[in-house]
Amino acid sequence: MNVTVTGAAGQIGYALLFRIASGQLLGAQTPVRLKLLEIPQGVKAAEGVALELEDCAFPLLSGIDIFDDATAAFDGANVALLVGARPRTAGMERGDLLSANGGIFKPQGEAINAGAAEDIKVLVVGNPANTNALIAASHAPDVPTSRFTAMTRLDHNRALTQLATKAGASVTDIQRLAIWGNHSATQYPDITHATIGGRPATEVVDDQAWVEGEFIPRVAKRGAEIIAARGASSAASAANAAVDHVHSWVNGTPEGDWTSAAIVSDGSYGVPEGLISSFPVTSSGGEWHIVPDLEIDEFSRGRIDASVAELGEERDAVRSLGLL
Ligand code: NAX
Repeated sequence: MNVTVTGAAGQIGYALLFRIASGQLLGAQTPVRLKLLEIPQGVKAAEGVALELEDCAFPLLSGIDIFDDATAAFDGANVALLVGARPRTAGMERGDLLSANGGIFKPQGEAINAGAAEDIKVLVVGNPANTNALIAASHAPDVPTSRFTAMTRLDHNRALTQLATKAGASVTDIQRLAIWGNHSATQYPDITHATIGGRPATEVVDDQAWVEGEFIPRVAKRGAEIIAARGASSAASAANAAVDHVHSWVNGTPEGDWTSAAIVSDGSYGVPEGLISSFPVTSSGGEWHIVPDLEIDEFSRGRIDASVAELGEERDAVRSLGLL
């Protein structure tokens, strides 16, 4: 399997590539060829990472190629992890950020369209992840939009641990947690359908003040908490979530449970068709499915609508920049 990773010399790349090469992404029976994409200034550092990958003598790693050209990097890709993005720097307006990322994700979408394998699965990690995925998908007209996803699995995993800690339970006791909307501070981590040891989470943790005042903001702003503590943004946990996302996509989700991923909306739950929004999702046969027919209470409705409105604004902004 060819796995293309962009931003390969960055900090998430450094945590991610070794896990892919060790077989944790696609399983212990699947040899992997890594195709690393960097900007020209990043190629030397990517070469350094490749030297270290060689020094691990991973039995499943069948080769590493390094590119600064998207068309070559995505040629034959079965899985594409789009990590490299333009970060927001001081004085940058949102339009500038969207425009700079459009300059990255438009050509990458075109390159995926031109040469990726038939079964291509794309995960966008680089922020703003949902809208970057939308841009890439819109420039890959021959690839089903369902193959373009954005990562909210890190938010999901963060929520699992916060809820487990509050309940004095293990993360393995929790099922049916969901992240809705945008991978941003407006996201909605939803425990209303979750169970802890088979009991409704809202019964086990009967504390709406905690949900609104601590749980939701802590999950949504966990990235800032990591930066304040570590002096750098989440890297190993983001890489771990990317591995989890692709693993679920390829191998399916367990019976009776679901996970969270940003996938293209079919109009479910009032999310406008075509937006790439996080939903509770199951996976089977290599396809994601939005969990149907959940009852959405009034509080959840407001939170979902607010985050989806932000996604709509981002889409309108990139559309007006001519990026869709
Ligand atoms: P780094 O700045 O360490 O690395 C980014 C790398 O991407 C750099 O080596 C850079 O040269 C490369 N790059 C830039 N433009 C590129 C292009 N056009 N083609 C190929 N490579 C390119 O950032 P890192 O900490 O690794 O984070 C990467 C992205 O992940 C950021 O956009 C970040 O905001 C986002 N995150 C997303 C998360 C999520 O849950 N969806 C969580 C973690 C992370 O914050």
